[in-house]
Amino acid sequence: MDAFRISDSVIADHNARAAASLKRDYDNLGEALSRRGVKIDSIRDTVARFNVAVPSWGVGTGGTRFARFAGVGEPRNVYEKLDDCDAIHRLGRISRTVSLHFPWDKAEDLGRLKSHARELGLAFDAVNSNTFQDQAGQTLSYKFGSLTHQDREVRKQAVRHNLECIELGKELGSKAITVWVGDGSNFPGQQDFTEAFERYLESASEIYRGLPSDWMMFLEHKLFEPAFYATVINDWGTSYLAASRLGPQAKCLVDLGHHAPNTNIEMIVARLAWAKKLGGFHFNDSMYGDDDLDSGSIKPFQLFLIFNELVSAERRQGAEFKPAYMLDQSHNVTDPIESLLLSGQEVGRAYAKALIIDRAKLSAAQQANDVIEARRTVTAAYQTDVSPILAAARVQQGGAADPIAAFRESGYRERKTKERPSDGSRRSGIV
Ligand SMILES: [Mn+2]
Repeated sequence: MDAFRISDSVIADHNARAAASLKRDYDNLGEALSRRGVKIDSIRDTVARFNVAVPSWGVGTGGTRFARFAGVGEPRNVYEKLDDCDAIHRLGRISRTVSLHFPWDKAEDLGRLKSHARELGLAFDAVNSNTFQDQAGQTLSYKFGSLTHQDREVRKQAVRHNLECIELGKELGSKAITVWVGDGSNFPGQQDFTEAFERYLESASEIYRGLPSDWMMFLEHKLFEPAFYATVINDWGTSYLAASRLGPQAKCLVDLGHHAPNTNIEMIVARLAWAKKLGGFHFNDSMYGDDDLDSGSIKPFQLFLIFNELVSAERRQGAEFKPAYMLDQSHNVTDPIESLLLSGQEVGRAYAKALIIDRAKLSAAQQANDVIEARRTVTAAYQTDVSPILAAARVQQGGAADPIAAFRESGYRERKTKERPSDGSRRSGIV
């Protein structure tokens, strides 16, 4: 049985119904923006080029430490995960790449995986290694750490896994590996901070030496969890120290949920961008900790301020500045495809709003210490409803005017529920 795909005609019918009102909204916004010296078509085209990768594990229902409530029609293997990523991209047109996670996504036949992605028009983004849990049949345990473990043999096993991820990624056309380790300690005195960091540097440099010359290695920091007292790569400063020590192909990756509450993440972005060490970004949102909620659902203003810094870095550094963007969320109470569609849209929205900030006016206000005018300039962009720009960018590329509505109209989930009967045993992971 051929897997069901959302057809172009379903999207075209949906768009035909939305066309007249979209055109009116787009023209009205275009007129308002032109009074501010902004050309709406150019913003639309810039937004259309933006890409945020979907993580393969995001299309399945996640879970918390307590439970996982499986959804219906969930993908059962990496091919079906790609099918869901395809549905997301067909409707949303902002995520042409997929980030794989090994060994969860290990396929017997890499050639088949590659051709499946090619048929769907998807490409592979950064690969992710996993040394934060033990796999079936694994010789040595990561219970007390992986790249920083006291035992050289455990570290070697973790390094080997990362090198294997690079080999798999090379086959698939990826150009980066993201390394996150949960290594650390739960209690004071458990671990020597300095020795653990030195062991990390030694292991990470062994991975670094295995990078092809056109690859990047992203170091992802996280404040806490699963280590609840001290994590080895706990913040952007430590990540920066490690990336600097490793070399130019190592950069820092910022995951929005991996900081203490109220941390000024936009400022971290500015610092890392200045140092040319901002390699990538994992988008999600949170109220308390690493909640992995949908991007833009809790703190949309923060997301906008982060994009303000990203656009600013883009203007300063040009094509040289190209962080890898990915959605990194866990979907517990929503349909994962709908959450990812909405999140891609919200990330695009923050980007579009940051693009329409009047930067000349902002700079002049900053120079003159005109605090109110500076603030007004930034918030004027934030308060502009850029929805028509996002919809036009999608429609221009063959996507849906309203991706969630079109997804529901397509009957995709119902079809997948029939195609993919659940065996009740599958697990998804959260990073
Ligand atoms: Mn992450």
